[in-house]
Amino acid sequence: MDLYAVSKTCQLYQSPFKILKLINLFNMSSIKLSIVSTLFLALTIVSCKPKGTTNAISGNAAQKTYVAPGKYDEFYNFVSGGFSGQLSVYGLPSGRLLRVIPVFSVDPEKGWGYSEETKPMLNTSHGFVPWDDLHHVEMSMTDGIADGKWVFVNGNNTPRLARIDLKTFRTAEIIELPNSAGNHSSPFGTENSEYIVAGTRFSVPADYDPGDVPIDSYKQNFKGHISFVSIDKNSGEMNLAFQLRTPGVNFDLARCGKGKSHGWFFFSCYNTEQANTLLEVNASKNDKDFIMAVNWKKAEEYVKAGKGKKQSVKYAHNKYNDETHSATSEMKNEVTVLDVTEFPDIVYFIPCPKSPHGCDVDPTGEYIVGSGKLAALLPVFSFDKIQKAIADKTFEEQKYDGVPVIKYEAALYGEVQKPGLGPLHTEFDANGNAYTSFFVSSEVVKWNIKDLKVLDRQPTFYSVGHLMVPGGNTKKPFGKYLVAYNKITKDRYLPTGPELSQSAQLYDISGDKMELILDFPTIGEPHYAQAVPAELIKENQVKIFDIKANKHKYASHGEGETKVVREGNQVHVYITAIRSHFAPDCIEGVKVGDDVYFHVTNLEQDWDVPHGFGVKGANNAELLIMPGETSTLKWTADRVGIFPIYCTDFCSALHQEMQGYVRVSPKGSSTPLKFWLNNKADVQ
Ligand code: RUQ
Ligand code: CUA
Repeated sequence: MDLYAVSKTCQLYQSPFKILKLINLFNMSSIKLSIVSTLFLALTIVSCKPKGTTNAISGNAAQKTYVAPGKYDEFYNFVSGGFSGQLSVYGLPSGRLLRVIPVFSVDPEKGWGYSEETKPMLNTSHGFVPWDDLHHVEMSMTDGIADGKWVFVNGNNTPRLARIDLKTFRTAEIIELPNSAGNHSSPFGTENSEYIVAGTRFSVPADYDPGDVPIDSYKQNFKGHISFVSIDKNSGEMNLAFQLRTPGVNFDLARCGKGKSHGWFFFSCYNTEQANTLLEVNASKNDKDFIMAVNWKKAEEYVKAGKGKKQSVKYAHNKYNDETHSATSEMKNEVTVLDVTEFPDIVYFIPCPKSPHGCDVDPTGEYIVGSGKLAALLPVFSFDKIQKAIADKTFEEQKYDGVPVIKYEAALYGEVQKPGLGPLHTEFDANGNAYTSFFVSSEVVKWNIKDLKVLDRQPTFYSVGHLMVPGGNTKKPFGKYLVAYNKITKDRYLPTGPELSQSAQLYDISGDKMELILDFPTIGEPHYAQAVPAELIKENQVKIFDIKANKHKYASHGEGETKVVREGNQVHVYITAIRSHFAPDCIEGVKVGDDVYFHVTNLEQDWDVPHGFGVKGANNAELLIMPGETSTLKWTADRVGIFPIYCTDFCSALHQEMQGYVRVSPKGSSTPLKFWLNNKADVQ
């Protein structure tokens, strides 16, 4: 029996079903008895309490995470919101929530997806899609080091990529990905953010192939696509440069090469069985799945040389403009596709034991770690050996769907033996150590990349998914901390009904042993996160938008420009907000059935003085308008009466006075259009 397993099983009590499932799988696929017995042992004593639940925190933990009132945190931590569709920003080490950035989901707090200006951001080829599932975060890089300019995130469900501008902490751009279904292996960037890369989770018939096919024709008709989205160095603008058409596997995660392996990309693949039903069994049969190694520089050369086919597809490309304060959505209809079976030197498969989830590259670019969810070891592949294997053609006899398969031993640097159960993700520090999360044994494990020896293991509470070391995916990890993003919270916080708060845990990794120093709750389900030193970001903030530079079609650059204009049954209200009044604040002449557009310009030119705007009965959210910005709320007058408007953000001592009225008269009435400005009524 494995002693380490015995000692660790105390943490397993929280996931007996998962273990049962695992055992089930191992039985079905008749994997070595030893693994089964280890797991069985685990199951038989799953009821013991994890030791140290109550006293895992040492005396100086509070000191290490304490950020005194008025002081700043050392790191910005960008944390995916999972099924909330948002990105949240925390300070480290305090765990303070600094901001929730709406990306793929509408957000009434900020009017995101409700204001006329932001609605186009959520447009897709399926129309307006107000939600998505956001799993991964990738910061822009220069020379393999995070540069603090942009954060890229993925929308899983209706495949999309978004770019968040770290000058405004707002979503600046969203691009939809054709030929994809479940954009999970995404977004992962190259060393200089030349490309942000996105692999489809589900292989499906391509958009340009017939789609109405029997599901059990998977092996013939289902294909994967990997999207290479180029990033403009200066503006950050995304452009779908090309796609690779691959065999029909599922792509789970990925990492770009760095340093010596710059120019390559590595993707973890599961369901190499190409099963279409009961995947928990049928996609767990193969002893090894794959890491797919992609020579993207080569692929780029082919595309530049005019190779590949232009395929007709449909996808939305949405951009937010900080001068017009408005978004546009453009529908695009073509993409260049390289079928990897036609270009034999772009793509190679490397066998990787069982259903790999994370696929992570160390800071030197030499070591590639595959985390097989159902594997009892961690394989570490060598970039040099992979190159040699390709040069020597050390391939398996059989190609996989037309793609060469490198022999496992020919690519392998070594295996970490008995690292834990259910490995998911690996990050690195600057001292040659790796940190891997283990879902089933619920722990983070530190090991040395060179000798592959386990150095330390600490429990997580509970069932960690992703983990993150600041800069831990880059050439230059900042180290110091590790955050575990957990899937199960159980008894860590005050109970809150059937669902408990999501949870992150902060570890100090500056010493030889990792030390748990803080729990903090998160918004939505946290998947991946990245963190960078605050210095990289905090000085670059946009504090106001210059009102003189406001190019919004309906902006009022001062109260003198405000007016109310009728166009058929549309009424456009050009209205300004400044402490502490709206101009105009009273409007008459609106009639039942009119669509009223309140174009609110915030005239403030001071940092952090937004005004809000709400109107009674609006089937809509509020507006929250930043200094110098214009935002529009659409409201339909549905009945006769007086309808108050007011500022929703406590902006001054007289915030509560920041209000007004809209009079709605019957359809066909002759009430003239009239509005009040500076105490004077203006009739038109
Ligand atoms: S996943 S818990 Cu959606 Cu990134 Cu690994
Ligand atoms: Cu403006 Cu309150």
